[in-house]
Amino acid sequence: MTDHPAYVPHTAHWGAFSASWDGDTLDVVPHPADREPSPILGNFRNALRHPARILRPAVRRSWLERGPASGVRPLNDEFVEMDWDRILPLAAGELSRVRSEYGPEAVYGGSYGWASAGRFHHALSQVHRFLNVALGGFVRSVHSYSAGASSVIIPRVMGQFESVTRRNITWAQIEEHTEMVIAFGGMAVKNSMIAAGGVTTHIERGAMARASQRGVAFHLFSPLRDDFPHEARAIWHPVRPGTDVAVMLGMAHTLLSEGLYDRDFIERCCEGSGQFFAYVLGQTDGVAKTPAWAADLSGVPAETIAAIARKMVACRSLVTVSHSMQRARYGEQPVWAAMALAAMVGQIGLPGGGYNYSLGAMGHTGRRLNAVPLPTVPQGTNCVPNFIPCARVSDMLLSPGQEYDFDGKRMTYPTIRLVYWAGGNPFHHHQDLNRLRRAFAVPETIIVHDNVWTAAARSADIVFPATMTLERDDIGAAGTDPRLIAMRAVAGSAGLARNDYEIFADMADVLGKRDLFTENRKPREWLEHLCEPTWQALRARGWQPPAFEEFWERGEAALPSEPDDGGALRAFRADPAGHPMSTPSGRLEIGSTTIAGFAYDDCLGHPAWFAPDEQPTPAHPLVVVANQPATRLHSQLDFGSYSQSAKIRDREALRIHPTDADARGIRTGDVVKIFNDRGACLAGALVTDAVMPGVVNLPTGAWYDPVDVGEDHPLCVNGNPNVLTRDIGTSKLAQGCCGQITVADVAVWRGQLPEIRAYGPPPLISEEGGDSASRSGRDLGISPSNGEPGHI
Ligand code: PGD
Repeated sequence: MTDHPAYVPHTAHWGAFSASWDGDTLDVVPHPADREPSPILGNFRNALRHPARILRPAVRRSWLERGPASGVRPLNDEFVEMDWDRILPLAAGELSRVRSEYGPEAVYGGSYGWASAGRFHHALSQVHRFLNVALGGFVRSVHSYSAGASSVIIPRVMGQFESVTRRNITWAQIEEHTEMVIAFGGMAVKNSMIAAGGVTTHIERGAMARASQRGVAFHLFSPLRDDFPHEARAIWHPVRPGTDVAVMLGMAHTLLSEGLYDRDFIERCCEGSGQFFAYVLGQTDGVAKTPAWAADLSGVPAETIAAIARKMVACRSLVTVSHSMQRARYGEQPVWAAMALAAMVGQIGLPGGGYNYSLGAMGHTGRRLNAVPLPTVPQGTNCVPNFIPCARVSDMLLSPGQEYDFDGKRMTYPTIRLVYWAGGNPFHHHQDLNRLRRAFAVPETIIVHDNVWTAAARSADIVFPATMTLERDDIGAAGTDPRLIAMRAVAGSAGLARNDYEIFADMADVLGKRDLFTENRKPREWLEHLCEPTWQALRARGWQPPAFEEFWERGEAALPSEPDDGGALRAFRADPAGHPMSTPSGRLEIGSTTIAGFAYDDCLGHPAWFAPDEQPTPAHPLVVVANQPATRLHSQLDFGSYSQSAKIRDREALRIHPTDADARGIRTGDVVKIFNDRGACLAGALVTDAVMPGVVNLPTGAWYDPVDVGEDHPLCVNGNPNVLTRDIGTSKLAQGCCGQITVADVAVWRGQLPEIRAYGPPPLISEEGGDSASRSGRDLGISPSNGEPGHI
């Protein structure tokens, strides 16, 4: 086919593949078992030697000259490149200073992010292990930007998160048993093609096509028509963003007022239904949650709401709620209200029926759970008790000592002097980026590891160049994928980049902790060591695991799955007393006395309707849906060829309905400005009726690229919607992120078109003061596949 060197196996969060690098081009071939490979694989092709790569360790010049201090960190500041021998003692010395002056509780190592798929070179696991071993701990973060609200509400009212999301309804059950799927937020394959740790076969599109051919009716409640693949032939019910709970309550009202709900299931399996029913009927607040009431709020016709409710009890029906639904203010409510609705239908625990939160929202759901543990890096012990819900990072930095509520606890934000980030891009994932910039001015020192010059790296004082996944040996695996992948290095390291593990090992060395950190193992020995618990579990099940060398040569090993038996919910349904759920009552809590006891004003003791507290206004009449992108994972490889191929006039595409476009004189291909009181960005317009009127869609992940950086509200010229979104918790219960929806207006951009400068380095100088050599062809050069990653 080509004269490329041998193709070696590898994997990414978006799919397994093999690749070959000839020192110039990368050829990528999807895993042979994957019939629907993700096109995102295409982003790797131009990634290895892209100018965005960080090639040498670098230190912000002002930090070097003036020492650690709070202050604004402009993204276009000069950085001084230096060798490892010089930077490691500098960084280790700063960690020692902060630890001895303030203790490890002054270090934020929450370091949220997806990093890359390997189980060993997983940047977050490595940074946490390092901070535990070298400093004795750090302020950590809990939960995720993906599932911030649901990961708190589900264990309180339904059961253990993993068991009710990942061992519940499978695609096989849907194909065989389901007759109707009511999907709030849809099941877009751009989302389900992703699974942290890697996915070797993408099955969702095919399963939906077969189910649809058998007659399954997929109902999509979403402001976006393409939140289902066309194979599902979904019936689209456009719903105003943030109003799905009203629709669910309207359905509940129909079941209640028409006596259609399953009394037996409610009595046998549920707790607290009385207060919820009284609320739905309007007995507690004087507002009956009728379909007509819901129609006024949501825009979904009352007859549709009532008809779907009636149909749900007449056939095998399944309710799903996507992650995106809870990434909004009061995001706990759709997750909880959908459970209450499904409980009234009475099919929870039946094959293909009931409720599966987040089914179709990622490649982790709808499949069989693995029956053996995956290789996992030991984390050591963190002696610092304080933590934050991850999406409260700006609040923490800006308000040290301030108290706040979280999941029934009264917490206090710590005073942070040093921030350590590896494997995430807060200038992608966090909300209200102008506020984040102010928050990032607070610490005395910020250290970042990344393989590319993201805005987070440019906001740091000390920047370590990490290898890209393609440049190192690792093991890929996900909890619901039946293959363990030998991720063999495809290429040598770029410039002076090192693996995160080696950076930490060398820094631990300076701190006198190398042996504790490395346990005297080389990377390859770690891979073998981490596989051992998996091999042991295989043996215990009568499987014969391969010798490590054999696995490595073959490129993969098979893993057994749990049976497709409906898990905890099926067992609970059959015998509620014998197999209780892990909630306080052991039952499904439609009403929760625990949550009611917290006396929060933004999360009551039962699912409830809260009107969005940020509504369109005359100044900002459009609702922005800032969802997951289809052409990359988050901000990863936004400079990649596939991601770039979908840009309009070099910027992220903003989708707008023809009515809203006409009213503003906008045509496809125009550059537009999207703005609200928090910020503004430019994007390329795409006029389409796939978004409902009154809504615009700007996916996340375009690299933050502000011009006029000295201003308080700089314009992001590349289309990052998080300059617009609100930095506020979902509620006092979960404090999850609210990045999914906000309000804004859009206008044609008539000014000069600013150049995109995000995908390159900041100004780099050498220690001697001259322009740095790191952009020279010599340093960009990357050696061909050598099997053994290392630094050149
Ligand atoms: P990524 O772009 O995946 O985003 O936020 P997250 O921070 O995870 O960032 C990963 C970073 O790790 C990249 O910069 C990549 O280069 C780097 N990296 C990759 N491999 C390595 C490595 O080996 N070593 C090191 N040191 N670095 C590496 C994602 C977050 O965004 C998530 S999960 C969700 S669900 C949220 N979604 C939304 C949303 O729906 N709407 C809005 N508005 N905002 C969101 N933000 C959240």
